[in-house]
Amino acid sequence: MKRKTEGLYAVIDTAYVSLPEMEQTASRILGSGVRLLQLRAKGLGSGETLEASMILKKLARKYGAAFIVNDRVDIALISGADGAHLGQDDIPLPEARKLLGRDSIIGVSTHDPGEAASAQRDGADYISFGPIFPTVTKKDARSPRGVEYLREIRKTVSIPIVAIGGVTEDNAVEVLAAGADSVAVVSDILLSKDIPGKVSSIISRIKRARDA
Ligand code: TZP
Ligand code: MG
Repeated sequence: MKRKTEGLYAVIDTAYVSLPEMEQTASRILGSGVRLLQLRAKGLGSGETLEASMILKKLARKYGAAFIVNDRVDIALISGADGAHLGQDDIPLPEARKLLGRDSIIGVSTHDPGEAASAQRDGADYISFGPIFPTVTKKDARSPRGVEYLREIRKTVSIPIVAIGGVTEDNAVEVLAAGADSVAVVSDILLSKDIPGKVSSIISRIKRARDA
């Protein structure tokens, strides 16, 4: 990826965080060391998504983090985000690249080796792969892929892999050991009663494993 991520890619999902809570929650996450943050705003109108995006972009700048908008290339562009994350049914990567430019970070959701290889061929900066484990966050998630499948995907692409879906403080290290470069974590952080403590524990567990 174009910036260092500490292995943790935090996703602020508006299913868990309301607009008025956004700034405080994001400050807690970024203040605890996250350097890659995504806004996932399923079901929010364009105006509110832009509002959330502007809040997060400003905070990400303050903390030196990269900020990515899920699904919405237009909102990424308008808010001056660092990039966008595209699903298989979103604007195709070549078109998104034309709009966002060479230096933006563009990630693509993938679920099998074919999608992973296509994303790499089209110039994705990273792929996400998942869901690795069952997830409570994505209602239409496919069946869990598991860490063995992640190992197979690792063999098919050389660009960074972000593993997503059911990743928690307790399994993040196992997922990274299977070949992911980063782990995307949503509910384990956002449903925690102590967000700074949770983020710090995930980051320190990852660091400990990498230093071992
Ligand atoms: N894509 C695949 S699983 C998922 C997305 C967006 C949700 C991940 O959320 P959680 O709470 O970390 O399982
Ligand atoms: Mg999407």
